Amino acid sequence: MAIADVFSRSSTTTGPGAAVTPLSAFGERPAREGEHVEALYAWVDEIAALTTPDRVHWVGGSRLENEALLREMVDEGRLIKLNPEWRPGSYLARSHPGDVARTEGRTYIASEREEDAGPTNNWVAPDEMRATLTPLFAGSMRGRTMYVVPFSMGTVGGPLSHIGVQITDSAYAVASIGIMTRVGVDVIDQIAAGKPWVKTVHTVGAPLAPGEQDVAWPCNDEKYIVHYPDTLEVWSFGSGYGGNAILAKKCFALRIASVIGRDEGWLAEHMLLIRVISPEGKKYHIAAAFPSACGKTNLAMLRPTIPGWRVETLGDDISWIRPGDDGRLWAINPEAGFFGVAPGTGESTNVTAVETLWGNTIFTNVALRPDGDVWWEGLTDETPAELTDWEGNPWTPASGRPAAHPNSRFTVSAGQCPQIADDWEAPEGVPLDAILFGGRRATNVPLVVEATDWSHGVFIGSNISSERTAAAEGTVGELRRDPFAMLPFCGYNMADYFAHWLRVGKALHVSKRPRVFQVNWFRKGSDGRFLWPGFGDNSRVIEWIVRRLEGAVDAVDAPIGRLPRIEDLNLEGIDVPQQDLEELFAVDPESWLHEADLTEQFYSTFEGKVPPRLYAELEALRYRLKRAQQA
Ligand code: GTP
Ligand code: SPV
Ligand code: MN
Repeated sequence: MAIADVFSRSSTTTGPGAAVTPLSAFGERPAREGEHVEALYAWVDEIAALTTPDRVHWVGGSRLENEALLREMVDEGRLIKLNPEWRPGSYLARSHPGDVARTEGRTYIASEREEDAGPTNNWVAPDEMRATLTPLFAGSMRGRTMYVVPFSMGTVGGPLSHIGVQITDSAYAVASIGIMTRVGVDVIDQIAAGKPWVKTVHTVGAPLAPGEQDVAWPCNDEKYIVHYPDTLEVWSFGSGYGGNAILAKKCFALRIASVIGRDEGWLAEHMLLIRVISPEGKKYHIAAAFPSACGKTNLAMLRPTIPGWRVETLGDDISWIRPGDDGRLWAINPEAGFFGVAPGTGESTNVTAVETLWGNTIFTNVALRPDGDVWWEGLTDETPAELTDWEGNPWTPASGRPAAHPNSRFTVSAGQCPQIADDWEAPEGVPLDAILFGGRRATNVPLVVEATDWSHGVFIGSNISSERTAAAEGTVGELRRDPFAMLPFCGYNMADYFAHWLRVGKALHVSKRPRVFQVNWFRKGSDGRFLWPGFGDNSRVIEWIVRRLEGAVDAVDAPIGRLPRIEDLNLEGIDVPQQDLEELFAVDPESWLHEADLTEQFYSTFEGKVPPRLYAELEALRYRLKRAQQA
């Protein structure tokens, strides 16, 4: 008997033999009145008429409804219920092997004007795109249930919050959205009251003929992830995975929200958010932008290895940042859960994540243990002798392939994180003290460097490059530019985005602007090993950053910014050889001049739209590098 069969029998929380509520008992359209809600009803009817599902289910967001949905997915073979003894309330999903990550090549910004999408986005005119998508969506939900999911990013009704509705034919997406956002009928009340909302439509693109047997993970070889920023819409076809299907996340909270932010004077960023508490009890708030699979979740859950320091988690992927009445920048995490990378998450690297995942978690594309628990590379030091791999095949350490997909993920409520800040849902957010930019750089970029001022910080952000990871399709390890870690997520012309960043900062009084730093945990020695221990020891870098904010330590002026004096880094309890430390902070003017040339090339792709201020920063950098070269 398969594990799924064993555990699905004990899957109800109502106890053995008790009657369970079927999913069909839920799903009624909430009865509300008024023109705003009528517009929502009309839109839902219109999408149903186009996609022709067998039934329409309005998701109310209750716990019982969620349990019924999960139970149905187990019964239909879409989820495997994990052994509740090890992992209560938790499930494993296995995706189609061709649907394992975001598909950036199939992601479009369909703005009216091509120059509003810019050279870093795929652009197609909205009319043309609609002409392509309409026939694809026509009948795409045949044989399936169409779910209508009202959700809020940020607490419902909060001053920085925004709402949306996702239509989807994927129950997996519904369950995921239920964890990642705040789903409920109170959102419909907001719509009825006239609050603007974002329309998102998702289909896996796999209609069923009458009597046709479904597969566990339906999807389509053809994929389209399309954003219409001018009408605040997202249309996603063909994929069930992550950011392609949970449209509140990258599509709404970054691509569409960045456009709203541009127009309203705020920032939607690919940033984690933490509170750092010093041994003196002082609190600092730091947001950090690293590209996908470059350490946001890990830093968000940092457990300092230095005595007296504490970190509280506020968010691990997205921050919405807005100037407050006090002239500071205030940030919220608009999400309600974590969709985190599993491989590399373990007791020795991120014990907080491991503890967060004790139960109530949906795992996707990890390996299954014979005892009905999950496993992935890096979870434990010891590799289990026998597993079922992410594709459902028998696996042993001799198999010569990873047991979990490199982009396998966990989906879990943020509230389950043992170090989540008590006030993480505070609607007004937290005031930012520092902003960090980083990426995966084997060479050149030092462990930490401080920007000299806001413009220099924006220049650094615009220059972030990082080695590609498995979070999106493409060649892993290849260096690419990923400005602000937003290359795949900026919903408008990136040169305008740079200008927007300059503007937002300039509007703040100098004393209230967050200080900007660049960090790099991933520098390698000539022998290919990481020079810095990383993870909990990144607290040593955070300590230096906080001491800089406090004015407690000096820094050394270097051509690329301000570097720490090595003696100011707290290295107690770790053993990083002097030579490695020097390599960690080495700045080679020659390589940096080469980087400056690449920056110029990159800027030139925007055809004169990059703000002159950033060109001035580039020239100043070159000047300082040449001076250093001559010295
Ligand atoms: P997305 O969810 O894709 O946006 O990724 P993320 O930025 O949240 O990255 P995450 O924290 O999940 O880390 C991705 C990978 O980088 C994992 O395999 C981690 O183990 C690894 N990683 C994170 N922090 C460090 C670090 O300080 N040093 C090293 N060497 N690896 C790290
Ligand atoms: C990322 O790739 O940056 C993620 C995962 O956080 S996804 O939601 O799929 O975009
Ligand atoms: Mn991310």
